[in-house]
Amino acid sequence: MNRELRIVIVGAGMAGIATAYTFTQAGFTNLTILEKGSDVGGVWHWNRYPGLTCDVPSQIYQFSFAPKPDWGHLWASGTEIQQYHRDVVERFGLQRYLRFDTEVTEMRYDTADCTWSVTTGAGDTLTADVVVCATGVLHHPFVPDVAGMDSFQGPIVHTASWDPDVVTAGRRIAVIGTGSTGVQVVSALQPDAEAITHFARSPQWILWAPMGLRQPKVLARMMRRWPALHDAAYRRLLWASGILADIVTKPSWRRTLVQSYARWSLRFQIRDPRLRAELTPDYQPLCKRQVVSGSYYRAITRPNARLVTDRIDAFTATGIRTTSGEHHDIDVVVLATGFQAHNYMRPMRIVGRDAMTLDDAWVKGPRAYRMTAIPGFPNLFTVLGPNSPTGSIPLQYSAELTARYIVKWLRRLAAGEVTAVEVTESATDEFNAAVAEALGPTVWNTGCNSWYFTDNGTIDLWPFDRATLTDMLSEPDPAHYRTA
Ligand code: NA7
Repeated sequence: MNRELRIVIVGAGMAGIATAYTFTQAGFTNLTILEKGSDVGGVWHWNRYPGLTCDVPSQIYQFSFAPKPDWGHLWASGTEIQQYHRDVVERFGLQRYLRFDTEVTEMRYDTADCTWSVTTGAGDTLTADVVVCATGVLHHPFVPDVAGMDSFQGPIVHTASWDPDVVTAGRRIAVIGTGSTGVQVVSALQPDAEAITHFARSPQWILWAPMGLRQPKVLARMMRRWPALHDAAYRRLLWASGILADIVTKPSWRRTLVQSYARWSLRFQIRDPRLRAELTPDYQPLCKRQVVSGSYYRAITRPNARLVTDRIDAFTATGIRTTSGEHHDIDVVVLATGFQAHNYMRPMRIVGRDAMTLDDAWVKGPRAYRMTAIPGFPNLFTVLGPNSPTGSIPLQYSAELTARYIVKWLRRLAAGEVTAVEVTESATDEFNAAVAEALGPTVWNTGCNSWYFTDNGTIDLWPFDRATLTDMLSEPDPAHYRTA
C-alpha cells in the first residue's frame, strides 16, 4: 500500500461491526468507529422491551465469520443477540477502534483534499479519506402525534426507548401498534397485567411458529465439535433463505402456500368469529413485514386482554378515547409504533461535492447505487443503505458482502491509483429503474401500507435474489464510477 487510509465508520451496530471486521482483515486498521450509543449492537442496544425476540432464526442471524454454535433459542432474545455482538467485538479486537457516546452531527467533503471532515456532537473534528455510514434502518423511533398525549398522567414509553423502571405488572396497559414489536410486547406483558388493551389500527397476519423453542444442547455440542457441520448448516440455511426471497419477489404456488398458512394460523387459533373478523387484515399475507409469533393469539384471547380496532381519537388524563366515544382507563401506554425507517444517516448534515447536501440529494426519497454509493458524495459508502434486503435476504450476508465490495475501492485508493471515487448519476438511475421494475410483482406491492414504503410511494427494499445481490457487489464496475 502506498498510503494509509484514514477511515471513519459511523455506527457500531451489526453493519458497523461487519464492516470493521472486514476492513481490518483486509489490512485497513487506521479505523475509527463513531457510535452515538454507549455500547455496540445498534438496534439490539436501543431496543430492550419485554419479549424482544429476533424473528429470524439465530443460526442465520449471525456473522459468517463468527458462527455461534450455542444459541439458547432457535429464535434468540434481544439480550442474547446483544451479548453476541459484544463478544464478537471483543474476540476480534475491534474495541480499540470504538468511540462510544459520540454522535456525528456533520460531515463535509473537501474537494481539494479529497477528504471528509467529520464533526461530532462534542465539537471534535476528524479527517477521513473514506467514510462508511453504517447507521441502520430501524433506528429513529416514530412517535405519533395524538391529541391530548401531553395530558395523560401515566407513563408513555416507546418500545425502542424502553424505560426499565416503568412498572407494568398489575397495571392496565395500552399497547398501540400491531407490527412485530406490538405483537411481542402484548404477548410478554399480558400474563402479569391487570388488563391489556391492544389498539390495532390495522391488524396484521401472524404466522404461527414456536418462537420460544430452545436450541437443543446436543446441537451446540455437535456443531462445536465439528465446525464443518456448523458451516454446512449455515450454508444450508442461507440457501433456504433464498426460498423466502423467491416467495416475496415472485408470485408462485410457494407464495400462495405460505399465504394459506398465514390464514390457517388465524383460523385455527381464533375460534370466535367476531374476534377473528377483527383480526383479519384487508391485504395479502406477506405484504407487510411478516409478523411471526407462537403466543400472540393465545394472549389476546385471555380474559384480561382486549383488542380494540376503533381508531384512537385522543388521550385523556386517565386513558384513551376512541372515535366511537368509548373511554379506556389506562395506567401505562406502550407505543409500539415503529420507526422512521428511511432516515438512514440523517439528521446528520452531510455536505458532499459542490456543497450538495444529502437532504437535497434525497429530496425525492433515499436512493443509492446498489445500496452503497451516492452520486455527489465521493469516498463515502453506506452499508445497509437504501434498498437493503430487510424483507428477504440475511442482513449480515448483505453487510459483509458490501464491506468486501468497498474494500476493493479501499485497495485502489491506498495504492494511489485513485484519490476520489464517486458513483455516476447515470449508473444510479439505471440501478433504480431496474429496482422499480423488479418491485412490480413483489408481494410488498400488493396493496398495503408498511414501513417499506417511503413518503414518495416507492418501496425501499431489495427486489432481486441473493445471486443478483452477490453478483452486483462482487466487483466494482469502473464504468459506473468517476474517479480522480
Ligand atoms: P411497524 O411494523 O412499523 O408497526 C408499527 C405499528 O404502529 C403499526 O401497526 C401501525 O399501524 C401502528 N401505528 C403507528 N401510528 C399509529 C397511530 N397513530 N395509531 C395507531 N397505530 C399506529 O413497527 P414494529 O416496531 O412493530 O416493527 C418494525 C420491524 O422491527 C419489524 O417489521 C421487524 O422487522 C422488526 P398501521 O399498520 O400503520 O395502521
